[in-house]
Amino acid sequence: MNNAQTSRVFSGIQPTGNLTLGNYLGAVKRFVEMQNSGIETIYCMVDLHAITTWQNPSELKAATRELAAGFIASGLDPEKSILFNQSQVGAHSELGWVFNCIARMGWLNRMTQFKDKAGKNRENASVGLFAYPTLMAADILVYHATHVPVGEDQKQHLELTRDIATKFNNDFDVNFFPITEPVIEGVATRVMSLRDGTKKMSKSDASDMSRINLTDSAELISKKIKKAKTDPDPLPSEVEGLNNRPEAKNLVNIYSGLSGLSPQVILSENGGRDFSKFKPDLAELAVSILTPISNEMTHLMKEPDQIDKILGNGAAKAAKIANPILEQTYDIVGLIRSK
Ligand code: AQP
Repeated sequence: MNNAQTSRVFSGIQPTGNLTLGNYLGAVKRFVEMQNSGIETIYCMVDLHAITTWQNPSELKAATRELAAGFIASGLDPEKSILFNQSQVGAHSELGWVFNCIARMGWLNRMTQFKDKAGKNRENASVGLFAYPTLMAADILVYHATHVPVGEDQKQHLELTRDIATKFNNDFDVNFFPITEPVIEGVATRVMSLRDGTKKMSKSDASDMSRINLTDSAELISKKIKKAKTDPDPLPSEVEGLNNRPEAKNLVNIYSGLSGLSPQVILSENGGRDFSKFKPDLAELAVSILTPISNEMTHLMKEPDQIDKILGNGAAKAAKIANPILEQTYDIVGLIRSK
């Protein structure tokens, strides 16, 4: 068996709420860059991952369509990238089961995302939440994807994906699954909460003021940035001056992620200024980039049938790639498939 030799990009996002600025800078913006660089790109709304914690059914459907609208409004083109929701391609779950039998309990026990999400009440967490990383490995490997753009928080899951591919190849003495490369690049791979610079900005944070949603109005974006936690000191002139100043560092990194300017260039221009002066500039920049996306999302959301059609077409294209890889996997493992 041969590894896939050509580059193929896969990544996914859970439809668990509004897309945040963290999702945008850490993931979606880079999805678009990869799409436009001409590599084959597959992007998925991972609804099966979303239900590892309870979701209101009608809200889940709405969030999946909204995520699709967010993808398209941000620049993902269904003609250039394959866009679909995970549950429409059964091969993800089927390969996920095989990987449940490859991954070891000890590996999954070390996953920090499970520990964070299960909290103190581990016994009450779903089996799906525990097995989340094996399904994620299947999402990636069912396409023989070679590169996965993600934020920093997904690094450990990507390492597990590599471990699963390696163990599968070793157990069955094949060179079948590629050893996928995570693509974690740039200064905005970990956008932090606006209320606490030590905590990741997250869709599911209880405080809406902790995050900027792609659907926020210009007024709300400005208000959230104005109220963002900072320390009393002015901005430093050098990047080293941001050490031990998590909130200051976060706002500079957000400016950098949105503008494409390096943190050092930003500090050279803004060193010595107070945050009361810097924040309006940041708000103006954020509004200028996010408002057109938000407007386009509102426009797309008016036609949910059109979104469903795009997802259905994407799923058919995805299944064409995934099904033969699943069939080969079953054959390697020794499962009979009647013709
Ligand atoms: N704060 C962040 N900074 C940079 N990247 C981020 N990502 C998420 N938050 C940040 C990246 O977005 C992609 C999709 O993430 P996900 O929806 O699959 O799950 P998540 O990482 O758990 O994201 P959230 O927003 O925190 O969702 P909830 O609250 O539902 O758990 C990933 O590439 C992730 O790295």
